[in-house]
Amino acid sequence: MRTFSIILVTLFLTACGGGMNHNAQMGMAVATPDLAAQPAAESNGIAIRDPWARQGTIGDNSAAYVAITNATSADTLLSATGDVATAVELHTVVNENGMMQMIPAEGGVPVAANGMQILKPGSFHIMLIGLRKDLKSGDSFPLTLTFANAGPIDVMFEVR
Ligand SMILES: [Cu+2]
Repeated sequence: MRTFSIILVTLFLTACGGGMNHNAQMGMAVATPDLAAQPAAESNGIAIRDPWARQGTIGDNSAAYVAITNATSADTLLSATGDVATAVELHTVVNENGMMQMIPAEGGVPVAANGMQILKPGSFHIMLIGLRKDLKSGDSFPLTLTFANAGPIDVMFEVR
């Protein structure tokens, strides 16, 4: 049963990531974002750091991640939009009877007042469904992150 669960988790992460880097798929090669670094984008008290995405092939899925800090009252990331993929959705990961599954993040992704929210593998993420082009290491592409209070923020994501 335990082996079965591990296989399912691997399959899920592969489906969610689309890349071939096993360490990255399992989240082991993901460094903690440097929250003291200069933000990649900033608006109305929301700062965006370390925006990155997994490599992927045209037609496949990938995922994008970002660290969000909030210097004001509670906010919510309502959507991510861009033309890099046929559909861009906010997802979360839940444990359903021992199986990790990703589902749409209903109501968006909350960012606490004077707090932070880190989108990362195995947690909240931006799902890129049906890539319109190959994403290779070193490429970059824009997404617009729209917050309930802070409004839209344009962010360039780096492919790793
Ligand atoms: Cu997903």
